[in-house]
Amino acid sequence: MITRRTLMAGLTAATTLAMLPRWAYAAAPAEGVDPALVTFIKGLPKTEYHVHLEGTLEAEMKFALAKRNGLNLPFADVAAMKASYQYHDLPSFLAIYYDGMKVLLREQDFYDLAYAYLAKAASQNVIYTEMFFDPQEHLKRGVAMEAVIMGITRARRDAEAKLGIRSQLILCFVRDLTAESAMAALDAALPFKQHLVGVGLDSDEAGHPPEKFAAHFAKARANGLHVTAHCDVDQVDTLKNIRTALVDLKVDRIDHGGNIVQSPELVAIAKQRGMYFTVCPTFSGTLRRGIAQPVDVVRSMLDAGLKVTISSDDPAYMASEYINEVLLRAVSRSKLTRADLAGIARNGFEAAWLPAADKTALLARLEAYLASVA
Ligand code: ES4
Ligand code: ZN
Repeated sequence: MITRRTLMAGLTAATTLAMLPRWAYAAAPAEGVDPALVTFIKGLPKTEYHVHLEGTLEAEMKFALAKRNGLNLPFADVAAMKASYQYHDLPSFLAIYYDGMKVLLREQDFYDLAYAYLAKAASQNVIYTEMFFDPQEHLKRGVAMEAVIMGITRARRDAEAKLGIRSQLILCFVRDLTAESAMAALDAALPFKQHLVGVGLDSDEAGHPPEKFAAHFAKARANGLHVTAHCDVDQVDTLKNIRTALVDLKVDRIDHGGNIVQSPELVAIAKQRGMYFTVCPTFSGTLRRGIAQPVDVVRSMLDAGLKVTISSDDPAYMASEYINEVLLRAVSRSKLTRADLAGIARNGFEAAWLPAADKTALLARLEAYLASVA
């Protein structure tokens, strides 16, 4: 039998501890955190910019959607499904993630998925979020782009009206599919561009550098969309890819990007450009590749003076830990102070892809909260 103890003992220094499922964690998120800081985090008005909607598909909803769509799942129950969420790197994670999203077929499925995430986020005082989705995977199954985008859009409207959470949508290119497939997805999405705020780049980076998407980014920009890109940690050629994204493609934001701290030159360029980073410590919290001492990403990026925001990435596959739990763990592992947390929250509102007046209004809600608890 594999227990937590034997699993931990079997891990070598080179493996990625940050990717373990919840049952492998030693402690609950708030354990050891000053109760006053727990209260502060829960009440803090927050943003979230690095959350894959398909990565918020909880096992319970997977079963419900499979039933509604007449699909059989190869798991006896929710517990068995969750127990199968075992991965040790990006490709092994992605295999589970792509398999899981096959239950999403109809407009209502996308509505239910997005509304559930927005309700959860709103319950944790996220007041504004920009969410990723991976349409190429859905198009492959014969789902229409309209069903995907309009299901999510209807959920966004309802969540704003009923729960007060504001949101926008970022279309991600699945980088390990062909450039043609990504362009076809962009073309299919452009008739709905008023429902999108940007495009991004996700999935397996190995062999799929950002320049593969130069034409896609240019077309997206010409259509008024912002551009972001995943630079997952410890990827082959990570500094080269960060440089391409930052300098050549001039992306507006970088998702993860933790290895940048290994290049003072790139750090200086990012600071000069005022770049924001969407860091997900659950998945990409530690640098390990080719170094003797692991490096804590959030701490080292903050110490380097970079503009860090924090997000939950794929919470349904990461022990169902949403933003409050992620921040609580970040407090312990990255030694975050109340001032660090306030700065991270402020970065979140400043990074919003919103008109200046809207940003100012959201920031005012944060400042009012900070003044009220000072
Ligand atoms: C992802 Cl964390 C991460 N990295 C790359 N692609 C992804 N898709 C969903 N989560
Ligand atoms: Zn991601």
